[in-house]
Amino acid sequence: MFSFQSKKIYLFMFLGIQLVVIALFSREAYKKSVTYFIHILRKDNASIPTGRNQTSTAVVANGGDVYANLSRLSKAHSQGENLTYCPKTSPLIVGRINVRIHSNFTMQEVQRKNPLVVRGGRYRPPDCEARHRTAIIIPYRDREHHLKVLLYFLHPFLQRQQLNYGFYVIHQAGNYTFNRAKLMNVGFREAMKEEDWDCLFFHDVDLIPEDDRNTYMCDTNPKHAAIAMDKFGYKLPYKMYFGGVSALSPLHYLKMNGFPNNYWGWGGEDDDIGVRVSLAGMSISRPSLKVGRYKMIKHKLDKGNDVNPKRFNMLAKTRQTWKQDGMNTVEYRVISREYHPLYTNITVDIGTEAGLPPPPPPPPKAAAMSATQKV
Ligand code: UDH
Ligand code: NGS
Repeated sequence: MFSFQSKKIYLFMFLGIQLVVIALFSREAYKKSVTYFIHILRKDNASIPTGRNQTSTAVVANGGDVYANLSRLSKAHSQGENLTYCPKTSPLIVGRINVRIHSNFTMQEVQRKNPLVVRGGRYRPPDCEARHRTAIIIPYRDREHHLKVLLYFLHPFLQRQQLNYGFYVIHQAGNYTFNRAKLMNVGFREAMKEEDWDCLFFHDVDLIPEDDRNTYMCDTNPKHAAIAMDKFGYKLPYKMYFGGVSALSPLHYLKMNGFPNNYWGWGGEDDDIGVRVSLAGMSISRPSLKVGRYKMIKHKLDKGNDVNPKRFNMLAKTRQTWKQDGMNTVEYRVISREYHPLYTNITVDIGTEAGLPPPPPPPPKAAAMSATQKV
């Protein structure tokens, strides 16, 4: 029927049509990706409302400087008595933040960059009434450099979220073995004495959040915020991991009797806390892996925080111990409370595994006074 020649022509025609179809499709896909890209650029530079008849330009594109759009806030502020509530979602939130850890700046520079932060590391949005009050509790000893870097990033990060917030550094006095969880219990009690916080963020000093959609507000269940750390390849290392940064409301905290007081040294206390959450009838909530990202400031295990050899035995008994060990049994002595410009420092004697030593005798003059008062 068809000659060899005409078969060849049909074959070429068929291949030609195929090529045209492929070209058309790939052009469409190309066009789509260009439009998408333009859309992203436009979105990042669009004018967005700030909640009170003002507009502000989100100048921070994805991967931007954490301070980029805050200078506008300080200039545009209008202090007043009858502020309306801030919008449910802050217009200052932009997403991914570029966290490049360096330390060639001073604490005074961090202070200058955060002019609206007041004594003790407190902040409230100048132009609207915050919907959330969050205390940041940091267990601490001898990590000056880490604290400076954390404050540099976390202050503007929280201002973007339009929170009413305060920083509490809970400093373990002396050089006895470190006890992270007990310091958190101290932080909870001392922070709640000062203000009716509705959420507490228990925050390692060396973890820097990388996305401001990771909101520092509480959920209906205890939240594990640091779920994607760079050192774990931005993944959860194991299902029950509850370390680094977690957020609990006062009600959550008391329901699980706070944190354990008996984990001296490195490891296990965060797992115990995770177990307490479920023993108290709650579950762990988590942001997405995309949002709960953190960079850890690299360091080695500290002096005075050796790996705790008892941690596995203790963990096996959490079910029996959680009601007898926690907020209801925490003992400590506050040595000092200092209101620094960027944080409140509470130095505390939490004793040792043997308990809290008796209080030091009063100075001789005060002792004589109290003796005469008794007579
Ligand atoms: N912390 C201090 N000072 C210390 C010890 C701990 O401030 O001396 C605080 C600080 O907030 C720190 C947190 O407690 O972020 C947790 O302690 P960590 O950073 O030592 O624990 P992490 O698990 O790192 O993050 C341990 C590093 C290597 C452990 C290897 C064990 N196999
Ligand atoms: C677990 C520890 C946790 C610790 C986690 C991550 O093994 O306390 O590793 O550690 N639990 C026990 O030891 C029982 S890290 O890689 O950050 O050093 O948080």
